[in-house]
Amino acid sequence: MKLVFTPNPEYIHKVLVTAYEGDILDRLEFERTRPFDADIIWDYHPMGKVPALVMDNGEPLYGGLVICEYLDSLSTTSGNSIFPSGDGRWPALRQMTLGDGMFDATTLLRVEGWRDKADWNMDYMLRERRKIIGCLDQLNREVPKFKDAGFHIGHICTAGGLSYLDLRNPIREHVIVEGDETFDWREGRDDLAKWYDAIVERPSLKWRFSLPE
Ligand SMILES: N[C@@H](CCC(=O)N[C@@H](CS)C(=O)NCC(=O)O)C(=O)O
Repeated sequence: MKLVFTPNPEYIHKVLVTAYEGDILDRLEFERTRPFDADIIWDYHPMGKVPALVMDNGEPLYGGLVICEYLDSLSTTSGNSIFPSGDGRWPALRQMTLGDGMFDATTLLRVEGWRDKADWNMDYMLRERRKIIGCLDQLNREVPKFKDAGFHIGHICTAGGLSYLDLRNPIREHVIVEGDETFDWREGRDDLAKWYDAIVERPSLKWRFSLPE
């Protein structure tokens, strides 16, 4: 099967982590695309987004979380699904939504910032900014609940969202609210920062994929 995405070794890709955890990386081939720079992604995904997957039967799958669920279903590490069942399921999926939602808001804020400053839609940007901060604060509050759970999709999406904020920090770059010029997601969120620094030592998160240009 083929994963179509934008590899960036400084960012934790949830689909790659999932494939690593399920020990199925060798079943994947990779195609690089940058959705805003090249049209090829539209051949794979009707919404023009990465990641997209072409399954072995030639059918596509879109949506990073759906791809994670599919890759997880192929896992060869039996009994270790990253999508928990039972009581642990809903907290894991809640955390998944927070981590992935934070990533989405970060990209949307960034993309709006590509316009000339005079054209910025401030209401929209403030709303996306608020989502990022809301997710960070909620995740920080929830650390005591998720830190001891078996590794799951919520952890993966949270680490992915935080690694993206380390890579791109549109709140600091755009300064839409006074004080943003020093915005650091770690500040005032010691529990989350501590959790992140520990979890990124896990082999599936520490490992970084690179694809020749
Ligand atoms: N949470 C989504 C994120 C997908 C997403 O928005 N990817 C961005 C990465 S830059 C993208 O391809 N954007 C292109 C667009 O929105 O047109 C997922 O996992 O599928």
